[in-house]
Amino acid sequence: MLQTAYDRLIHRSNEIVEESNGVYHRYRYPILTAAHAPVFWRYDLNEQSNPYLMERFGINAVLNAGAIKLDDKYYIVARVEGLDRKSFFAVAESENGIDNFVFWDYPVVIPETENPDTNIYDIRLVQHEDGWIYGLFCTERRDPAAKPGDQSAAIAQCGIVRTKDLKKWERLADLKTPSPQQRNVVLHPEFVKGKYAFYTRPQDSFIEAGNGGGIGFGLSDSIEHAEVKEEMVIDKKVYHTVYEAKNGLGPAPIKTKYGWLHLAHGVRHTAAGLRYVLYVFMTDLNDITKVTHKPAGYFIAPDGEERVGDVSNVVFSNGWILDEDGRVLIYYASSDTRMHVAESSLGQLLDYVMNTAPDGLRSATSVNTLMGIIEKNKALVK
Ligand code: M1P
Repeated sequence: MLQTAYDRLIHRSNEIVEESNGVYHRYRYPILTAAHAPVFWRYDLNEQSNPYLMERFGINAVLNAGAIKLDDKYYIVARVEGLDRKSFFAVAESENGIDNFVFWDYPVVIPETENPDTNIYDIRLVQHEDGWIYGLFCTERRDPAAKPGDQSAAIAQCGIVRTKDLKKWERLADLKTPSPQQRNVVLHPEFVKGKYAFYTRPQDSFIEAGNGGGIGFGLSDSIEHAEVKEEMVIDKKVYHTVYEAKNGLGPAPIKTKYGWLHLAHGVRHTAAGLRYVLYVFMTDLNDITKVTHKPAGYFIAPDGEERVGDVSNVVFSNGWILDEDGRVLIYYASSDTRMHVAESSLGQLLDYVMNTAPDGLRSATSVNTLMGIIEKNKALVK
């Protein structure tokens, strides 16, 4: 029964959701959930040692996945969280990028440094022009300065691994930056001035982005012992926007003839807590620290069932894939619980990012933008 239910789930075809805002389409079913974990991960299938057929290693959630296309196959490296709250990475592959994702038999073995990671999560994959596929992820450890009564103070930093085949991973030294905490660090796919370029997210404490925050940027001479000595903020938190509380880059940017296309998450405060949405912006091809276009507001926000989960009212993305024909698959997690895919194209995303009005930061400027659209349409709509 268990195996039949699992087989049915992983072979279910996905369906495009026809209603769309013209920018992207959602797909009806999540592409990966806790139930997609193979039966032989969760159960000891030996009747002698498990006569009650109990789950021995339950999976709580599958979320925040990096993504890459290699030799015509779509791979996502998901954050899989066990019932014990520890996350690990596991590769799932699909022929078409929208359904039939199947986990490889074994999870990814990430070597540890001399300072073991307590928890690892949210890997960003990038095919760098140096020939390696890099994985940058968050490594979290207990804050050594925390008092014994404080069992939640943590330090988050960026761990780095590299691979050629997604099977064997080499661990490099953690990224050093001037900031006491880092999450959401992304490697730029090309050298910049002959150096490795990192997008960072400087933050003051584990949860709060604090006075720092914003999407940062810096260069490093080395990748084996990466160190960003100077970090500049290229996309700030801004009052009364969808990224007022904090923001962070999603996957590595896509190079287009008009600029580098970025997907990021923004976090705002609400009476019900934090709300995480995705937004898009573009940076200059010659000066990648200069934001040239940034539509107002969000690109994707939690919708319907996506709104509820372990951490409700959250969408988060750290993986997207540009196909040869211009299709763009955006992999995002909802409410820290399950993975989804949305489909767009380079043409749509470029039109969206370059032709949608920026945030004027006041109600009056929003009304002005709306007036402009209505005026233009008046000639067309009777
Ligand atoms: O719970 C929402 C997200 O919170 C964190 O994101 P950020 O660092 O921007 O606050 C991360 O822990 C992420 O994994 C999680 O999805």
